[in-house]
Amino acid sequence: MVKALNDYKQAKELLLDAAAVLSQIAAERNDQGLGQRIDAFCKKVESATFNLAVVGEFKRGKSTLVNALIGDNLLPMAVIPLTSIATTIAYGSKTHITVRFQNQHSLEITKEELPNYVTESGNPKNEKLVSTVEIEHNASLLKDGVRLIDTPGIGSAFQHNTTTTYDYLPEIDAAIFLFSADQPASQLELAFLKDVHQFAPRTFLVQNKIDHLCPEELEQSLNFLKQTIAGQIQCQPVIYPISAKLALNKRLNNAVAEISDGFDVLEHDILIFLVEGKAQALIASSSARLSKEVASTKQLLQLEQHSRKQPLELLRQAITNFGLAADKIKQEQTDAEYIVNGETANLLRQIEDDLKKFVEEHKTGLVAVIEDCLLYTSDAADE
Ligand SMILES: Nc1nc2c(ncn2[C@@H]2O[C@H](COP(=O)(O)OP(=O)(O)OP(=O)(O)O)[C@@H](O)[C@H]2O)c(=O)[nH]1
Ligand SMILES: [Mg+2]
Repeated sequence: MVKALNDYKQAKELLLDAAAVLSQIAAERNDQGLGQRIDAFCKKVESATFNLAVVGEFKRGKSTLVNALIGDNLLPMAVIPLTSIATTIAYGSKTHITVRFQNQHSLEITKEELPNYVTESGNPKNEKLVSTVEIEHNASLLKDGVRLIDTPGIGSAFQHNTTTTYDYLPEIDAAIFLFSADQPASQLELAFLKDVHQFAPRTFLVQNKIDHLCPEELEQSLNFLKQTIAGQIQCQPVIYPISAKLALNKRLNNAVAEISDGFDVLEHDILIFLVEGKAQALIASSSARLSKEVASTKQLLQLEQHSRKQPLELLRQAITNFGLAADKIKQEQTDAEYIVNGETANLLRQIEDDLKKFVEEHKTGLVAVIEDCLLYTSDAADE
């Protein structure tokens, strides 16, 4: 036990040291987004807050299951796509609900007002610009820093609900993934399961709404789900068949809890996990989250380094091109000179030939004219 505690402390310190390096990079590069994410990460690791998220396709019964786990009809449930905002429930001596808006403002509301902020009908397309809704509630499951999170269902006609949940994935430490017994798992659900599994290595797989099926149908459906999931997450999956609706009714009516149905088994295993495996899971999910930040920061730095190198290389290329162009011009000049010189020589030769021809043709006449001139000159001298 002491060794486990020391290992946990050591792992926590290593994570915080690595986060400090990223924080320094964020400050040097003036990257506020990264800085804020790392600050939030450090606070979460230091406080050992554990986010257990309930996720799945729309209308699988997520909000009903959260209500059953906390034993209260707190979150709105409906037959139409409903939850549109991630709602976190942490331990508090009495129920206390705070709506946090994207502009940093917050508002205290009552349980009755909750649907006006967290549902698609009360807050369509999140027109009220809610960031999160935080609830404090007196439920023993939430003790020791556990936060239960109800997320919007993925895959409904409301794409923004899918986006909200995907944006929330980096925050989760463990997950409860809901399938529905009356519908075989869809491609989208299986792909989502893989994504969730990356962030939350400990994922409880739940087959809800079993009250819709008779025992034979349930067995068929359960076997089929096991086979389908095994092909996705490379392990022999443990699936909890439950009816969240019946479990909630049982809780609200104060029926005695006994490990007789799937829900009680699920709750029991979650509690054991929170006592025995929470610290390890927290380190695993925190490491996964930090590794992703390290990988994206590294990629960004490499990209920057590459683009800084780029102008230098471009300059080098331009100098080479300039040299090549200058050589070409020189060559053209030499060629031109050569041609001009050749042409001039041809021309001189032509003139010489023409002169020679002229002299040959007019030689006799010319000699006579010269002799006449000489004669005339000597006569003039005698006189
Ligand atoms: N029969 C039966 N109905 C259930 C069960 N669990 C939930 N439901 C019903 O299924 C409907 C959807 O339940 P919700 O809890 O709102 O489902 P959700 O997954 O939170 O839905 P979104 O927030 O829209 O994604 C409601 O009408 C519930 O009463 C169950 O185990 N059995
Ligand atoms: Mg819901």
